[in-house]
Amino acid sequence: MTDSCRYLCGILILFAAPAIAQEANYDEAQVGDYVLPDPLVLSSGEPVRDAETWRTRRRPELLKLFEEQVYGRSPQRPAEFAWEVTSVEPEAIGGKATRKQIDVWFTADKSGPRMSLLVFVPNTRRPAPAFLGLNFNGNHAVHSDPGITLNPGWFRNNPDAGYVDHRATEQSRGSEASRWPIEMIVSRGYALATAYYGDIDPDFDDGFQNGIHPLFYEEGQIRPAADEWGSIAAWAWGLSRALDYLEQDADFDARHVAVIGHSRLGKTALWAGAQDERFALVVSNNSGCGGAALSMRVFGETVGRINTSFPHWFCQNFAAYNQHEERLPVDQHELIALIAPRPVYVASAIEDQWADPRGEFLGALGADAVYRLLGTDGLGDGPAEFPGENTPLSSGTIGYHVRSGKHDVTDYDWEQYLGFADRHFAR
Ligand code: GTR
Repeated sequence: MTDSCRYLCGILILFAAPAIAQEANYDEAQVGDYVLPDPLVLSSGEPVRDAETWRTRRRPELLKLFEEQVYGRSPQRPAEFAWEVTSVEPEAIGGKATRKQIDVWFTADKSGPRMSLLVFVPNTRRPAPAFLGLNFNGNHAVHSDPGITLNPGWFRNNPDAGYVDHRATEQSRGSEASRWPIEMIVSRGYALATAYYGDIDPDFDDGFQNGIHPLFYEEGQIRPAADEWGSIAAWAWGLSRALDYLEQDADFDARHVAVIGHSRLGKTALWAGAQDERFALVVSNNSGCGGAALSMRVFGETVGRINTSFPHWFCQNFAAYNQHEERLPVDQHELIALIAPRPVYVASAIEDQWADPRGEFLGALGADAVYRLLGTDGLGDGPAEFPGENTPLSSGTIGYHVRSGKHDVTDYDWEQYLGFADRHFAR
């Protein structure tokens, strides 16, 4: 590229960037009419009147639509996997918890990618119910504990947080700690299990050459087919593999594992919980577009925008709905409905308009009818209206809150999730 060409491109980008940003609608009055697909009507038009029809016909139908049109189909659970406990510290978190690190491979012969699982188990409760979630910055970022292995993989550069030349430095230890209040979690009697999402698939568009995808290519295949898994589905698949490990570790009560995630990893937690019914509870924190928020509202981040910024997150078929959300055969309330009757908690932050808090609430509300058909109390007895800030609707099987403040995971959010899990996991 010549200098003048580079200059011209620079000018174009300068002018194009704000134009793209302005495309986002943040005005409720500008939300057009839309007709949400009814989770309780089969594609044939027949109504779903009982749990049996939901279970045997409508649920599989919806699952298939999300697989083929949104996230992409994932491979089955591998017949075998390998794991190795690499460290045990019985006196972590001031003696409150045992910290273990476990390498998990997705093949019996340890070929292919390796996911490092970090777990904290309360010393007062075994087997312990657990929260399982992927982290953004590596296991070493969730706590400053120097015994946690520094992840050697690829990271987005962030020199202020200690990520330089796409690698983590010592300075990055604890850089994500505010989102993982481990002391609070173990003091409440829950274990925490976490892994770096980049161990499963590094979060950049490389045509699916790194990460877990190539391990499953057919002979001659070089990228996933249009209806096969993107990165969100790969991360969700990795969460299920982490659960495979927890199931055979006697420190865990694997029948009471809540899957949790923030933002793109909140989308991931929902998709993991929708597919894998072993997850007993699902928490979506500020998951937004492609998560809990209704796509058809076209508010904040849109399908076209997310597929352009992150072409590797969803399956290729999803791009057909760019600027055409009205053509979608499903919307995100039906993703939440796939979790029914298991408890699900959707949380928003009021300043996170990009994720469309009201759309996230409407996603939760739209799943209510399915929860009720399956014999639960759905969103509970509260008003079916967008609640005020910091007023959780958490008495039912679907929980929701909109917190004051911005896109983040805070102690306030965790307090609600722990209380919700206490109620639903009470044994
Ligand atoms: C944003 C993206 C959101 C959300 C967020 C995150 O750039 O537009 O959908 O996923 O990233 O994951 O932090």
